[in-house]
Amino acid sequence: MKIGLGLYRHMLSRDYYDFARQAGCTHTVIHLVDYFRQSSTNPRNNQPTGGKYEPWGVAGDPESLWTTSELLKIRREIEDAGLVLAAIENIDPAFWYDILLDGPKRSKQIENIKNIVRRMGEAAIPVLGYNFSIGGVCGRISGPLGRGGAITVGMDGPVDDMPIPNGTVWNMVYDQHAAPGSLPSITREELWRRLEGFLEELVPVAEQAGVRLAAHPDDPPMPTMRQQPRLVYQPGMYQRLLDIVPSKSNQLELCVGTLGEMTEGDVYDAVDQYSKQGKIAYIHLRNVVGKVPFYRETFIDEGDVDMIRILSILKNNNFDGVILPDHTPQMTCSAPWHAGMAHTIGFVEAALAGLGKQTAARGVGQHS
Ligand SMILES: [Mn+2]
Repeated sequence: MKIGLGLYRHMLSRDYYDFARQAGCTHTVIHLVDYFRQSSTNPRNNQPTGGKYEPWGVAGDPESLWTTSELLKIRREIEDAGLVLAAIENIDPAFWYDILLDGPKRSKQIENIKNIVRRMGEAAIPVLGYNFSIGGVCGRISGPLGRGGAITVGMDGPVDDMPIPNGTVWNMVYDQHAAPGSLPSITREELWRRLEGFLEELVPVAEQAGVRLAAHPDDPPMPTMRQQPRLVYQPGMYQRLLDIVPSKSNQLELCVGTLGEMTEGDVYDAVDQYSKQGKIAYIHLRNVVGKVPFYRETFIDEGDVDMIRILSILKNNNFDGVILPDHTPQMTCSAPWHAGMAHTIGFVEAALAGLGKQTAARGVGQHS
């Protein structure tokens, strides 16, 4: 298993790459969507939180698709710093809002995403993480709810009362001049139909490009949020997504924290089920206390999920991909994000070292 660091768009610079290396990472996963653009509720250098009903920020320019040369330049800069670029995480809502909403620009936007996947193939970037969701990560609160008063996020009850305004999708504003009003509710089966259409068109292109699509579950994993259905809000629902188009290019961005927030199933069984199938492109690791709609994100070494057990299951199933700290509570100091990440990475390094010693003591090739 490899340890990576997730970097937001404004962090794609040598200082952050050096920090990742210094903390012990070999890999990085990058975000090219700037969630923090024109936002009053998102401090930069933090995880995007938004408000309970306010979006993260404004989506990018729909006419400025990521180019091959831009992708190659970023990959080279990362490699020059001694890291491997493992994945790009998330698609800009500006590029695919009508795929999520089944709107008039859907076919053009399907071509957008096909082009991005092909360009990623040309730039040898192997994984595209995505979250097929109308509400996206929304409806959470943020405050000094963590150990020692660390700023963290969570939910303090269901958020189904306030519909999503027109011009917003996936918790970002893609049209600042949208007509007043809000998105009509759709059925869950209609949303599955949209995902099926997306995967059926994209997976063959991804196979050809040597790129794997990797799905994040719905976070927070509620059946509905803001009057819109969600797809993967219980552990077993990931299997339905995989079975739509069985392919090495149809994989998971498996988020342990989100699985831990789910009300049914068992996070350990789920990690076992999907890692055994070899369907995990990479892992988001974080801990939580509680389940939706009442939970909060915690430091990695506390919370309800036994991280050593998770890592041990992954090791037994020969998962050899990248593990990232997902989000962490913000530590009180002049560099809250860095401190939180370094703390989590240190924990994961020690846990993996411990598991390696256990395996060595049992002898090569033996599994318990
Ligand atoms: Mn996650």
